[in-house]
Amino acid sequence: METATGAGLREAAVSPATDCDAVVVGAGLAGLHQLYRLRQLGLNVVAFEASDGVGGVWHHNRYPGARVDSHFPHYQYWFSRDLWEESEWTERFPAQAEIEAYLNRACDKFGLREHIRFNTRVTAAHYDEASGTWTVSTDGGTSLTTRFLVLNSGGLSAPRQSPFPGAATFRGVSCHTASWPSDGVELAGKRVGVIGTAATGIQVIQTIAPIVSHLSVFQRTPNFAVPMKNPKITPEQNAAAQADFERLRGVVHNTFGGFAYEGEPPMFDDTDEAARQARLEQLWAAGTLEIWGGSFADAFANPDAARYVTEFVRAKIRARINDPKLADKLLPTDHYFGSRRVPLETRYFEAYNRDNVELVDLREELIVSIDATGINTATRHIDLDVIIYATGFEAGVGAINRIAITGRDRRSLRDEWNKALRTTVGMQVHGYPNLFMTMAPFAPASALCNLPVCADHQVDWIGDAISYVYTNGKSSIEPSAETEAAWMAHHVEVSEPTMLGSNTNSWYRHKRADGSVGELIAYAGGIPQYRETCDAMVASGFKGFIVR
Ligand code: NA7
Repeated sequence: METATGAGLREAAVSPATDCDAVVVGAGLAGLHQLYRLRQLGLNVVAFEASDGVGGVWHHNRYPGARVDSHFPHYQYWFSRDLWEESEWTERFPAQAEIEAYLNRACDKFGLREHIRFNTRVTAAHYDEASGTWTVSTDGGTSLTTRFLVLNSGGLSAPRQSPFPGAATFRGVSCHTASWPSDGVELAGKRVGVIGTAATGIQVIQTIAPIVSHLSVFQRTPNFAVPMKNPKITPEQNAAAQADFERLRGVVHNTFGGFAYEGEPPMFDDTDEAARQARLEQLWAAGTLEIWGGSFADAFANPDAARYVTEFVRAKIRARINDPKLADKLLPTDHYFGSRRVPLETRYFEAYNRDNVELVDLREELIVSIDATGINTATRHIDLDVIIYATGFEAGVGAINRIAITGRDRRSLRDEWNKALRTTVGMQVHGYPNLFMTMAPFAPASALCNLPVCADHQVDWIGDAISYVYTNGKSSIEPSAETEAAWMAHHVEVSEPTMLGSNTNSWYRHKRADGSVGELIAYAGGIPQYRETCDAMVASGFKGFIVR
């Protein structure tokens, strides 16, 4: 067995007496990798996982039709050639169960399971400046002290709860897609309501439409979506990808979003009408996310390009919906294609051509309440046996904010973030020494990225920062206020002028506790620019950081 322990740093360290060296919160895709990396450094690490298994979102999101939108072979760990070479994938876009099984295999291959405390939710973490330690408390009533605290709790892991009055009185079955029961929900022949029509809702709707007796889709904002092409992966394709590991790894880590595509996209103005159409037709037929991030080099920045691609996609979708009035309701008019997360779909729009599927347009009739037998809109009652909430997450900060974190001078991260959300490269926050996070706001990993690639980079950077503290005989590291302000200014400068900045109705933008719309959490500078900044921090000996 390949174990995760390596040459230790601990022996050389001037370490305060703590129960462990590092606590990792979350055993999902990033948490498992983080645990592996820190164990490799020789640290004594305890991981906490609130649920009963590993996999994070891939453990919880068991709803019908759940699968990844990153195409083979991109959505897998890149840190172990061994793991890569022994992984056989069955579909170009693997389904939830296959990814969960893969993460379990990785967990066992690297001997990580014994370091994870399952069914234990971290509820609070307090930093004591005098001793330079964090005290981490859990819902089981236990607490332990640690020097480093790494939150791998996920950017899309705190489900939004039902905001509708009377939701608890519903006598049928109701559940959020991210808390799907492991023994499933009986849907065949039932009257089902799905609230939400973004990435998750689309996967649910297209999957269950043929099996339920009646499906009511509650849509607040229409979304663009692109057809997924999902063939089986042959043994030859698996072997070819396995043999291509080194080259591919080099390529994906230097792309904008962590995907390797053939060739460079042209600038929009360098193409004529025929070339534009040909390019978009080719990308539409490819059935991947390339049409989103890779249609034209300036697709995120040039309004003409954005308008052109948007009209192309609108025409494609319109052609698939039989009723033109229904097409008007299903087609977005309030945002450009790509300014919200673009889901891949499989006959999603055709589902609305079925007699048993009804679109409830919430722009015409709001949901007013839920009662024992169904949903009340402003104009009628809809009888339902099952309500599925595909209503998304408290994105970016939700899981972190559910932990009461206090840093230096008893400052509260939740309170500070409620006033002004800020991070340094999405991985540290001024005032919170030795606290690290992945998938948090203002990094490519917060959105706009094939996550295993972005997680790789963050996990390694955090490992480098912790190593730096140990090898220099120090006890803590945190960004200075100036470094943080500079990163935030850079983020705003790079991200806001893009198309993403034009859209205020998207989880890419922070929703404050008072409901107002805040910062764009998606960093739009791409992986290479981000990595350059992060690597320079390491190379400079963490200049701009307070290392004590
Ligand atoms: P999203 O992308 O946040 O979508 C949530 C959906 O639920 C969206 O259609 C929302 O409409 C809708 N919603 C949320 N709250 C309400 C209320 N109160 N009433 C009606 N409709 C509501 O979450 P997903 O789970 O689909 O995807 C999240 C990410 O996970 C995805 O991007 C992938 O990266 C993986 P809205 O658009 O806000 O009007």
